[in-house]
Amino acid sequence: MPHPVYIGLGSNLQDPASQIEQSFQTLDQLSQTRLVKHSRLYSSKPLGPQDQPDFVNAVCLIETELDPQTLLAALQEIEHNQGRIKKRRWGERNIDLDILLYADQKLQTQTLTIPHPEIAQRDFVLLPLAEITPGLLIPELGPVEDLISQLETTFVIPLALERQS
Ligand code: PH2
Ligand code: MG
Ligand code: MG
Repeated sequence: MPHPVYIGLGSNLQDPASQIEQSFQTLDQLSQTRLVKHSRLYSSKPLGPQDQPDFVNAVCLIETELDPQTLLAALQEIEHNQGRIKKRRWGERNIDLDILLYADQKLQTQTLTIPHPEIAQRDFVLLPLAEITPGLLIPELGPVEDLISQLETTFVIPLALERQS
């Protein structure tokens, strides 16, 4: 049985929008996996070091029969193939693919924590999640909209709108 899994995507180097679009396609082509839907692309202010370009962020919903660790390895391979070089913590990158939610599972290992531990603080994850699945329940934390309303401010706007301004 396939499991619904939400993936967070982020990029702020080398044509971020196309990096994200490319990852959507690659995820759809992954074995035992299909892309169900994805959010719009959003522009967001960097969390972490401020001397780096703004990010483009999005989320997608996939259905996969891969278990969490196998999926993590597959995401890291996609990052690697798109030329990811990790420069510094919270720093710039070509592409970052994070498992946000894996069905309603909770998991904590050396390499993987699900739900993603910082989900509640990240506007650039919560806004696109609410776009594709209104009312989405985050295990232990509640509806995505409640988490959004607890953020003091957000620095996330849909990319197309930003380009118009
Ligand atoms: N990812 C980071 C560090 N900072 N900031 C934004 N706005 N979006 C990201 O995806 C992001 C970040 C490291 O994964
Ligand atoms: Mg990340
Ligand atoms: Mg990551």
